[in-house]
Amino acid sequence: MTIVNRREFLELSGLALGQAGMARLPLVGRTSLTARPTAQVAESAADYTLRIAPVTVELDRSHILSTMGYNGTAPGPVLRMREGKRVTVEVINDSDTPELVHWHGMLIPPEVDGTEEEGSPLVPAHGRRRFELTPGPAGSRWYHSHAMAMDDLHKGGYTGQFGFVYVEDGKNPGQYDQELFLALRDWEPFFTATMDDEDDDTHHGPLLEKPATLNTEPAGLEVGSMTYSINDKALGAGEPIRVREGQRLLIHFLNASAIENRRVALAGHKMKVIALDGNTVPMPQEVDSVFIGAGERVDVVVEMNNPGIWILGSTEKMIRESGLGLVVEYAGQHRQAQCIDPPKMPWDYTIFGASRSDSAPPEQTIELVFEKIPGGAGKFNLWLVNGKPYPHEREFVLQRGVRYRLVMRNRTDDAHPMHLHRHLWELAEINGKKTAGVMKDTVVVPYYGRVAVDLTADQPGLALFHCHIQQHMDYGFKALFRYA
Ligand SMILES: [Cu+2]
Repeated sequence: MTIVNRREFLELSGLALGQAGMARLPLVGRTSLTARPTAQVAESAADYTLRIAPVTVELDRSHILSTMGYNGTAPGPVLRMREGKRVTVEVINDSDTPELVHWHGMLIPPEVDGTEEEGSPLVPAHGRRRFELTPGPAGSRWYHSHAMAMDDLHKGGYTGQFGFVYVEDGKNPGQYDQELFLALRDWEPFFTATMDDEDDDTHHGPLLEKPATLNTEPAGLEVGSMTYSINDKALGAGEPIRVREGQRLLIHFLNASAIENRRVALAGHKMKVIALDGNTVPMPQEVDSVFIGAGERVDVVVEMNNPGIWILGSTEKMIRESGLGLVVEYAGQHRQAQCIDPPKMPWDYTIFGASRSDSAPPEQTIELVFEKIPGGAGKFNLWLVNGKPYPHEREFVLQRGVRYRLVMRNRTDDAHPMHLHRHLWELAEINGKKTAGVMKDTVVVPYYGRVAVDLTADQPGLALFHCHIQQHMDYGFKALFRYA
């Protein structure tokens, strides 16, 4: 933990904008929440400063790990920004490797997007760089390292370099008693030949893209973990979330894992999904659990109407007991924390959608076929988009103003959380089921499944499209969209 003086503290913490309606922020953002803009801050100070440096994360008393993080914590501070209000962000890199800070879900130019493939400048090792960006759209966004890791499990998305950015539009009615930012994470990743993940949860409907003949070569190594947390604490190690009957909780979930999709539930309670990837959905729905692909966000409102002591966490017992959970405690309750596994239901984005889109129908279609070339024992798999790994030359050229349909055909046996930088897309079809009005920047394409999304090409410049599983991205699973 870095010791900072008051002046540095103000710089590090940024301007705490728009905090109305913020009842509580456990665990994260401890440095970001109390500072107010003051006249003492020199004119040259950036609005926000992110310092990349080694951090210590105490998951519980017996499990303390070191990684790279922002401003002395992992997750980094919750940054609150005002939609459309230009800000400066100073990134100070006290690490030994060049870094990139990506603003996931923001509609900003490639120069500040923090993506090497798009030409964003690197923040040199032991150097600094200042960025200017106009935050938007409003909602739950996040920032994280976009450095390649390849076979180094101490780099990029495997580190503690991640945090929430909440972009305010000033319209939030604040109809909740507590607001929580909860990032799901795994730590101490390792290579493994057997991946036991929750991909099956995504599957519903026919296996539309299952090839007639499967490649039966032995698969290569994937990345796994046995150590989990919500924010920086393992289940049971942090302070419980203390509630009273009748309260409403607004929970912003983020899956900040670089390796797996996740499903979480709050025992004894339903959660009403109000936004996906920070964007309000046409049809909010109550669900027993939420499935969150790597990189995705889900915002839920929970009515505290079932007094007791409950566990909010992974629906997989092994993962929950290895740390991915926290305790929710009603006032005056003293019994053992309880966990009730919710019914196993496939996750279905379309239940939050509308029956018809407000947007014009797509004029052109871009087909994206995903394949895996098994790496064999002790090696890594290679991932192909339209028959080849990154880079692609001029396959994906967008005409400004044109509305496109992207058809993603997943001919692999894993679910992939696919993300397009600097754009929002509207879900159009999930495994043959039509939907509309759900705006996202990431979508999980089920194994052997098919997802279609529509987007208007209105963000000129290079835009990276990739799987949000770090290893898949690093080994070919990405493509660059460019404008004509
Ligand atoms: Cu993937």
